[in-house]
Amino acid sequence: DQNRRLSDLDNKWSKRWREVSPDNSLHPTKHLINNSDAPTFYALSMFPYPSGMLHLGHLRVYTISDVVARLKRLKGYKVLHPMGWDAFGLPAENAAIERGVNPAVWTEENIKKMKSQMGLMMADFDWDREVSTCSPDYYKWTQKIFISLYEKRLAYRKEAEINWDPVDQTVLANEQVDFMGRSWRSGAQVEKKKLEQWFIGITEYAKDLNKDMEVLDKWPDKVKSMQRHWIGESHGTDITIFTTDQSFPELKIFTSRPETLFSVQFVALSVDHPLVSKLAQEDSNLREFVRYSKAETDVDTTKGYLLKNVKASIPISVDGEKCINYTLPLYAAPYVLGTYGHGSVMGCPAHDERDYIFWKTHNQSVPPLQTVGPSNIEESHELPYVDKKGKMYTNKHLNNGVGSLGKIEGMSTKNASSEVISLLEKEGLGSMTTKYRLRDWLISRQRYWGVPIPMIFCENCGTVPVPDEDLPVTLPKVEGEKFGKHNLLNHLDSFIHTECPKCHSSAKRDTDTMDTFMDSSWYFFRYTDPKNTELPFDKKKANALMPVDMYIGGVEHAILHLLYSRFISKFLADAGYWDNPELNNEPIKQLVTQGMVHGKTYTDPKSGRFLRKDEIDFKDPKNPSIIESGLAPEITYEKMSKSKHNGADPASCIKKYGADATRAHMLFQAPISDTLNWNEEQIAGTERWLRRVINLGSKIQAYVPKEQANKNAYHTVVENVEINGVMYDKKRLSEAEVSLFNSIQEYAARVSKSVEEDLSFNTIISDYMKFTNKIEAALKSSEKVDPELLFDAYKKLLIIMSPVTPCVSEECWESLLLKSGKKWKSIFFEKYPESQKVIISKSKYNVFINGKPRAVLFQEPDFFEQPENSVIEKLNESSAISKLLLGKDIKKLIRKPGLI
Ligand code: ANZ
Ligand code: ZN
Repeated sequence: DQNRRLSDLDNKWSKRWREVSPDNSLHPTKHLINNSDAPTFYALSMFPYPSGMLHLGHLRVYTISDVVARLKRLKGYKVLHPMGWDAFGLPAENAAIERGVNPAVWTEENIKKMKSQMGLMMADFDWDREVSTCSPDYYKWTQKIFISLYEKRLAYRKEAEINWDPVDQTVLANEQVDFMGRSWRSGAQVEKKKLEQWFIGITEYAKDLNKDMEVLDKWPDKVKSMQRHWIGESHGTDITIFTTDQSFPELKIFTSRPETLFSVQFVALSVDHPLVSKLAQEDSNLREFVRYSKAETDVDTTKGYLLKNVKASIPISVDGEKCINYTLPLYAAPYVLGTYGHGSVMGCPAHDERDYIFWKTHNQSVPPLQTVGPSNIEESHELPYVDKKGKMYTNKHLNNGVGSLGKIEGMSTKNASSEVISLLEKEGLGSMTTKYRLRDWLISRQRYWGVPIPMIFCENCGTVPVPDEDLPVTLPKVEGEKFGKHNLLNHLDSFIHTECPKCHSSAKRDTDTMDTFMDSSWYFFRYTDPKNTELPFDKKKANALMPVDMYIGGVEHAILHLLYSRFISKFLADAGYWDNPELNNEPIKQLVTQGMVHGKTYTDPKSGRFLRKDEIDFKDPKNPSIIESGLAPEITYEKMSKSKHNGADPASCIKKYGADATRAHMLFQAPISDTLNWNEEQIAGTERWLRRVINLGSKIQAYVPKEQANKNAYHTVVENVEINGVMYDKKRLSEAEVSLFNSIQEYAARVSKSVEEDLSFNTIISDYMKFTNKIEAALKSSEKVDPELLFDAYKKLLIIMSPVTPCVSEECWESLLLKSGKKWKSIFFEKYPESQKVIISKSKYNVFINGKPRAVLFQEPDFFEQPENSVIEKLNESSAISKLLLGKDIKKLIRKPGLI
C-alpha cells in the first residue's frame, strides 16, 4: 500500500533476518567455514574509532563494502565482511580527564551505540568476528607481535625528543602543541626533552615497501605516489669531503647529482651535525643559533651560520686524482635535515634551488659556478639550472664555468655521473648508495589508554620481554577521577613493580603504551581467526582469506596506516605467521578511497555568518529565506562541522526515509572518490523509484496478455535460453519481448561490471531505474508480452538491486513467493543472474529491384542504413537470386519491412 513508510520495512526485515540467521545461515560465517571450494572474497571497511556517533562518512564507506559483499555473495563467493573497533586512543582518555568517566566504560558505551547505528543502515557485518583493539584477547597478540619484532631486532630503544609540558608534567603529542609552541591544556611553553623510547625498524623494509608497490595495480595512483614520496627512495652517491677540523678531517655527504661535484661552492651541515655540536661548545653565538633553529617549527631556508675557523675541500680533481684544496666555506644551516643522508650537503648554487637561494643570501658577490647546461648550448637558460638532463660545460662556453672539466667535458650528465662515481670509487672517496626519507617508527606513547608495551627493565638482565605465558600485560583498571595530568601508568606502583622473568629480582615495567597505529596494522588478520587463543591467527585460515580483496576507507589513511599495515604484513610473513608470495606478502589487493561528505551550508549574505536551520524559512523549499531579514541565504556545501550548523545525522535520515533509500541515495549522489554534497531533499527521487518497484509486483501479477494483432510479429527465434527458471530449446519472441529480454541481460551485466570492475556505484542506481522503466514500458506495450518473461525481468531486477536496497528487494521477493503459493526463502540465497547472449532482433525485409520483388532477406535493424552495394552483395550470396540479377542494370533498389 502507498502510504506505508519504507522505513517500516527496515524493522520487519532486520527482525526476520535475525530470527532465521542461526539455522538458515543468512550469515556468511558458515559459508566460510564449510569446505566448499567456492572462491573467497574479503571485503573490508576501515574499522572506526568508537566516537559514539556514526557519521555520513562512515555511512558512505560501509554502504560500499556492504554492497560489494552482498553482490559477491550472490555471485557464489564465500565472503568475509567483518567489522571491529580501533578502540584505543586519546579521545577516550580526554573524556576521562574531562568528565571523570572510565575510558573503558566510555569506549564500551560508544561501541554499543555505533553498533546499533550500523544495524539501522542494514550493514551486513559478520558480528561473530568482531574485534576490538582494547580487548585483552586482542592486544595480547599486539604485544606478542611487538615481542616478535623485538626478537628479530626490529624493535629497539633509542633516545628521542618529546614535547614536555613543565606545568602538567606530562608528555604531549605534536597535535597538542599550538603553533606558538604552547601546551593546549596548561598554556605553558613546551620544552623539548629527550626520552628513551621504542622504535620499530620499518626502514629495514623500505626497499621492499617501495618496490612492491609495482604489484599493487588495483591501488589508486595517487595513494601509491604518496607512499612513494613518504618512503622517499633516492639513488645517489656518498662522497668524502675533507675539512681542516682536527677531529672531523673527513665528512660524508650524500648527493643525487655526483656530476655536479665540480660546481660545489660550499658545504652545509645540519644544526645537529656532530661537527656543529663540537664547534658550538666553544662558540656561544653558534649555540644560540642552534638552539633557536631547533625550536623553530617553520624552517627558514635562507638562514645559515658561517663556521669561520673551518674550511672544506672536495676530494678529487677533474682528472680523478685525490686532491685537497681547502677553499670551501662551511655553514650550519637549518635547511639541511639532520635525519636524512649524512645531515650534510655539498652546495651547488648553480644547479640547486635551495643552494642557490642560500648562496645568494650569504655570498651576494660571488657568482654561482656553472658546470651543467642545456644540450644545445645556444638555448637560453637561467640560473639555477636545475634540469637533470643536460651536458657538461666549462668556461669556454659559459661565463661562470669552472676552468676545465677534463674527461667529463661535453658529456651528458648521465655519463658524467657514472664517470665521477667511478673516479671516486677508484680512490675510495665515494660510492653509490640508496637513501630513504622514511624514518623508523616511534611507537612509545606516554599515555594510559593504549596497549602496554610488554617489556621489563631489570638491573641485572637489562631489557627483558614478558614471557608468552604472562601475556597479556593487562592495562590496570583505574577509576575516572584519577585521570589527570601525568601518564597514569607511571604513577601506579602496583603496575610498575614486577619481577624479572629471568633472574626473579625486582624489576620495573615499561609504563608507556603503543601508538594506536600498531593496533590497526594487523587487525585484518585477526578477522580471519578472531577467537584464536594460541596464536594471533592461524596460518591456514589467514592464507585462505588474505590478502584483503577490497579495502575501502578514507584517503586520510593513505600514508601511515597503509604503510604500517603493509610493513607489519610483510614482517608477519617473514616471521612465518602467513604468506602470499603471489602478491609479495602485500595485505591489500585493491584499495578504494572514498571522498568526503560535505553538508549543505546556509550563510547570511550580509554578515557572512553561518545560519542554523531554525533561522531559515523553508516554506517554499526551492527558495528558502532568512526569517529575520527575508533575504535568500547563500547555499554552499562544506566539510561538516558544528560551527557551520551543516551536520546531518545518518540515523535520523534512515528513520525518515528507510535504510534502502538512504543507501541508494548515498551511492547515487557522487562517484565514489569524489566529494559528495549531501542533499537530503533529493532523496525523494530515490524513494519514488523504490515505490515504483514495489508497485510493479502487483501490476505484473495482474497483467493480462493482449491479443496479438500481427501474426508475423514473432519474428525472432531464440535458442537455449532460460526464462523465469525454465530452459527453452527454441522460443519465438516479438519485438517488445526481444527488447525486454535484452534489457535483462544488459542490466545484469552492467551492474555487476560497475560493482566488480569499475567501482561505479553511482551509475548502478541509474541502471536500476532504467531497468525499472523498461519493465514498466513492456507492461504498457501494445504488443503482447509473455508473462513469464515479465516475471523473469522483475525477479532479476529484485536480485540485482538487493545488494543496495536489501529491504525493499526482500519485501517484493516475499510477496512474489507468497502470491504464487510458495514459502518465503530469502532473496539473498538466490544466484546473481547470469547474463545470457543478447539477442539481436532480426526481421524479414522485401527487396524490390527495378520495381519487382526479387528477394526476402532476414536482417538486423540496421538493414536500412546499409549502402546499396552491400545489399547487392548480400543478394548475390544466394545463387538463385544472383541468377535473376545476372546482366541486369540495377536502376532502382527498394527495401520494405515485413512479408508480402
Ligand atoms: C648536490 C646537488 C646538486 C644536489 C644539485 C641536488 C642538486 P633527494 O633526491 O630527495 O634524495 N641533500 C642531501 N642530504 C640532505 C639533507 N640531510 N638535508 C637536505 N638536503 C640534503 O635529494 C638529494 C639531494 O638533497 C642531494 O643532492 C643533496 O643536494 C640534498 F644540482 O647534492 B644534492
Ligand atoms: Zn633480571
